[in-house]
Amino acid sequence: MNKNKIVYVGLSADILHEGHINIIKTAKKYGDVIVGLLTDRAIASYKNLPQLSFKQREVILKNLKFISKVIPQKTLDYTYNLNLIKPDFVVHGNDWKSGVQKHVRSKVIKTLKKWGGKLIEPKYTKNISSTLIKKRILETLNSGNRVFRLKRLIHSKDIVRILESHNALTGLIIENLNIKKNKIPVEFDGMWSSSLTDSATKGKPDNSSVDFSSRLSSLNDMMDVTSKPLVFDADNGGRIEHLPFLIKSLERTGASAIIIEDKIGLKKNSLFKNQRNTKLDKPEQFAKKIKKICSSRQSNDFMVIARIESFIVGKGLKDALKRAEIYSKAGVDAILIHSKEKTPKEIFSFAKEFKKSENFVPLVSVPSTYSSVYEKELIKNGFKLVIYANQLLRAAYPAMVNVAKTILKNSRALEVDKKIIPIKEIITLIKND
Ligand code: SPV
Ligand code: MG
Repeated sequence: MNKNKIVYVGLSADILHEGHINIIKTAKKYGDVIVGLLTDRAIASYKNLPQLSFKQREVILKNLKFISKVIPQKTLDYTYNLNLIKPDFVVHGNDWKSGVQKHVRSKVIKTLKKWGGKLIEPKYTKNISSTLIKKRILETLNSGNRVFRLKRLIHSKDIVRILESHNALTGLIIENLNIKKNKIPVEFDGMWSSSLTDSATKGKPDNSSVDFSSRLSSLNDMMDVTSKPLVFDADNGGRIEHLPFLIKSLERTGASAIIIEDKIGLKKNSLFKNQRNTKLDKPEQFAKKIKKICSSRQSNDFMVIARIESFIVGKGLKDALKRAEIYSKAGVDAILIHSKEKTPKEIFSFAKEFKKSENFVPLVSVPSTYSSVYEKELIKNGFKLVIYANQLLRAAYPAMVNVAKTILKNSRALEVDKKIIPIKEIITLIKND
């Protein structure tokens, strides 16, 4: 070992495997090892949030005999920490020569040059992957872990992206779909159990005809085959006296958040133009529901989100802001400000004012009617969660009607074959191993 030499190793170290140990042992040969442990935010900037929190990962690394010190690395980019420490060596597996980290690698080489530091790149350990291990763990993941993931995501990402799921199959799409955008993998962070699409799937209107036991049964189906967080749309939550039982069921099932709206009377979907008979609850009365949920939840990680319907019923900004203050003081973790306008103008004006309040909490957006809004605009205006509330069902329904019509028209099924997935694919869609 080179005495007094400093070796820097950047790690996520979510699931420690022999590949990591190989890197750390190699590093130790060159000097004292300082690990720059990537924060949740740094990791979330280029891949999925780790299973273990920063603190948990830190404890593990601090107790490894080859490591002298662990410091946070707050970005994927090493430059800040390297300038701080000026290590003699940086050690990293040679797998980063291509892909998302290629650019990070070039910057490391450039920075090290300033004081004559060297980059050491041991051969990447084959046949071992955190992703593979994670996949197996996720399959047996307990619901507790899922519950607290939403809060962690909100703290670590600029915006948390949720998509509507109305059954287990749509849950699987959200769970597994992953595309590359500018070489960075992007995916949905969780599921929205929508009262609208769950009811429509059951052929019923969105007026609470589908009761909570039925809604929970749909939830269980999704939970059986997924691991991502789920946000539950509970309409107005029902009677205050029944809320503790609903919360207990939701937490047990593994939901991460409940959203309740401040409407009373027979439930009517908020996107209907005519809201003449829709009444809002008295804000103080609704605050009692919030307090009831907060006091009956088992874990503070289970998030309580209040949905303000002032704009929906035409009550305007002042009413919405007054309600936001009251609901926030009652203990909500976030506020969904709903709108059925074609642009996000009114929700942005709400955000601008509410941001000034000392009771500000993260905001949630449901861009169904103002769908042209980009996530980056929502981020800029203080939104932390975006819920794409109904798009999967809206896609599936016309596709099915179209196929049914084509079969009727042709008195046979050949014509639809090219519009639908092959039999081979559908029978192997769900793996049976
Ligand atoms: C839902 O998806 O059921 C919602 C959102 O509550 S909205 O349809 O806009 O009311
Ligand atoms: Mg709903």
